[in-house]
Amino acid sequence: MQATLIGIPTDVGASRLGAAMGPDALRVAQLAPALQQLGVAVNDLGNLAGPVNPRGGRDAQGLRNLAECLHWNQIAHDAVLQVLQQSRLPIMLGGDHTLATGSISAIARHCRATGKRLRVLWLDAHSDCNTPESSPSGNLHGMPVSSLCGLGPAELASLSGTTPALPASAFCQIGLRSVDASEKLMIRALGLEVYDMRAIDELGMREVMRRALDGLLGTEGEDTHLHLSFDVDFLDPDIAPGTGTPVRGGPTYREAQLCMEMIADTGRLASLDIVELNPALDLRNQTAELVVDLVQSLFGQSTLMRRDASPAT
Ligand code: B3U
Ligand code: MN
Ligand code: MN
Repeated sequence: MQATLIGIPTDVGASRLGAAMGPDALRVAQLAPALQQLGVAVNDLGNLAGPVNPRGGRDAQGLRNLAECLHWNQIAHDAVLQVLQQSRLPIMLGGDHTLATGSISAIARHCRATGKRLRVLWLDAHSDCNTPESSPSGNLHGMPVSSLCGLGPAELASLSGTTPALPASAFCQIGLRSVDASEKLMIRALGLEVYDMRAIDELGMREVMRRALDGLLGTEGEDTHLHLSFDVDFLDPDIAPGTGTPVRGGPTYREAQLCMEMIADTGRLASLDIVELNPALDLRNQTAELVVDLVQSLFGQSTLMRRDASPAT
C-alpha cells in the first residue's frame, strides 16, 4: 500500500487558534515511521500553503472567514484529487474539520469518475451539520456535513463538481454527544445514520461498528471507497485533551482501538482525514501520539494475526 501525507494547516473554520499546528505535531509523533513499520510506503507532501486566519467577525450571512475557508478547501480538494489519481491513499493532516469539505469533495469526484460507491465514516463528538442559517457560532467547521450534502454555503457545496457532492446516505456518524437543536432537525431531515454515545453505551462499540461497516466486508465491499473523517474530539478528553472543542463522555482508549481495528479488518480504507488536533491545548503531544497509535491499528496493526482480517499490505 502507498500513502501520501498532506498537511493542511488551517484553523480558519474554528474559534480557537492552534489546529494549524496539527500536521507538525503528527510528524513529531512519528506518523510516517509508524506507518512504514506496517509496510505502508509513505511520502509526505509537506504543508499546503493557504491564507492566514484573519480572525474576522461574522459576515452578513453570519459566517466567519468564508473566503479563507473556500481557499483552503479548494487547495485541499486539488491536492487530494491529484493523490487519488496516482492511486495512492491520501492522509489529510489537519487543520480544522472544514478541510473535509475539500477532501471529501475530491473523493466524491474521484469515485464518480471511477464508478466506486463512497462510504464516509465520521468519527466526532459533533454532527457538523449546521447551515449558515442555523449555526450558533458562524464557525464553518460546524458545517462540512451539510455543505457536502448540498446545504452549506453554495461555493463550498459545489466543490466536487456536483451539488450535493454525495448522498446523505453515504455518511455514518459515530460518537456524537454534542448536537445543537437545529442539527437534530437536520439529522432527521437528511436521514443521517448516527450512532451517538448512547448507542455505543447500549450496543457496545463492536455492534455499532458491525452495523456501520455493513456491506464492506468481503466481495460485497469490493466496489466501495471507504473514507474515514476522524475528528480528534471523538475521543474522550481524558485521553485526548489536545483539541479545541472537547466534550466529556467520549470513547475510551479500548473502544477507540476496537473501532480502528474493525475498520482495518474491512481492507477498504482508501482515504483518511485527521482533524481538530490542537497542539496548543495538548499535554506533551500526548494526543498526537495517541492518534498515531490509533492510526497504526487502522492500518492493520493487531496483537495477533487475525483469521478474519485482510493483510495490511
Ligand atoms: N455545533 C457547534 C459546535 C461545534 C461543532 N463542531 C465543533 N464545534 N467543533 C457549532 O459551532 O456549529
Ligand atoms: Mn468535526
Ligand atoms: Mn468535533
